[in-house]
Amino acid sequence: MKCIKTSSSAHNAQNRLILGCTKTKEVLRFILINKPLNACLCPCSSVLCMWTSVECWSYFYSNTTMNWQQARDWCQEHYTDMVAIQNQEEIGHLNSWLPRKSGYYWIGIRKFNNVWTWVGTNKSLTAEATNWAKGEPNNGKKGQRTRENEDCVEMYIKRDMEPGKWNDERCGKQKTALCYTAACKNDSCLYGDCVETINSHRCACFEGFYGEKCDQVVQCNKEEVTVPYKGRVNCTHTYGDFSYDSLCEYSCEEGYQLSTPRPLRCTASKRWSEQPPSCELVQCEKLSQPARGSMECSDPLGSSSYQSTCAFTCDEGYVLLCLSDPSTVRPTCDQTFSKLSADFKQSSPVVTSRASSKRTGRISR
Ligand SMILES: [Ca+2]
Repeated sequence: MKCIKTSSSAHNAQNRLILGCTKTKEVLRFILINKPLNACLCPCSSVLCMWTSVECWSYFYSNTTMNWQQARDWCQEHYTDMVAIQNQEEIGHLNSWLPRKSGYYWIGIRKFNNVWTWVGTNKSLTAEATNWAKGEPNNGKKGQRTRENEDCVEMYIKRDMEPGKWNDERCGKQKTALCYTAACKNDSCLYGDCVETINSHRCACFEGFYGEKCDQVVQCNKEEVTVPYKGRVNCTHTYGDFSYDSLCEYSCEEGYQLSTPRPLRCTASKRWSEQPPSCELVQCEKLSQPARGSMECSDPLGSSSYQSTCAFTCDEGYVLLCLSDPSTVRPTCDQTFSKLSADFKQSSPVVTSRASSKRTGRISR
């Protein structure tokens, strides 16, 4: 386990590192076994390590006093920003570990357009997050108002009354700067949002990802992507083979159709969005034998299916008629023509009929 304790010369004579810790497996083990809380005492010194499972959050303060804007500039120049207080645990920690300073410490809250705002995030301070001392913010006591408003916030560290509480103060007053270094780095969370909390950070993983750094992607079972008879499957992968958001699209050979047209997608629950489809033989409407005629079908693949053919034959004296629309094919054997032919024969005896005994048609699919 290593704890870092830099000397005051690490940055300049003004700063002082009060806590810090490097990431080692030993650190994690020690913390997890001995202190399942957000703080631990590093065994190598009395430095308090505010830890996360990846990096340690560190606080720094200046040795000299400055006005609020100078304090913020100093924090941003050397560290991440001025401290933003987010929970009682952190307040308790700071009050416990920071030395008492006359004039106390500036923190990263300021009033803009009459709204108290976290300067680091530019978000307004919610009522639940406030930690004002009794009677504060008062924008100056009655009768003691100066021309300058109390638009900045100090924290009473180790004050006898209400230690750790906040007070609105005139921004020009000289106080100690209280800074932090952020735990979130650009690569802290690969597929997730790094959520900064004052004594830790965590990764809020996007859907389909997990792990401490959200660097693990959910896997779906490759074996479940079966290839159906007379079918093919083509999978594309965005994040890794057969992983979250992988897409497997199916197609069938000619004469076969998918039982479901929807592709398989690997979901965040590690399951495919669909069962693999099957390729089903294309079916046609079943035909029936016409009255006064017969039908003979050939079904090489299946009844009334792709590549089936049906031949129609009419009895003697009937003629085969088909509707022109192939989707509503209903071959019929009609005697109308035969009648006309007979009538014609009676009125025109010179014409001899050569009507064949049978007329045949064929429907292919
Ligand atoms: Ca005040």
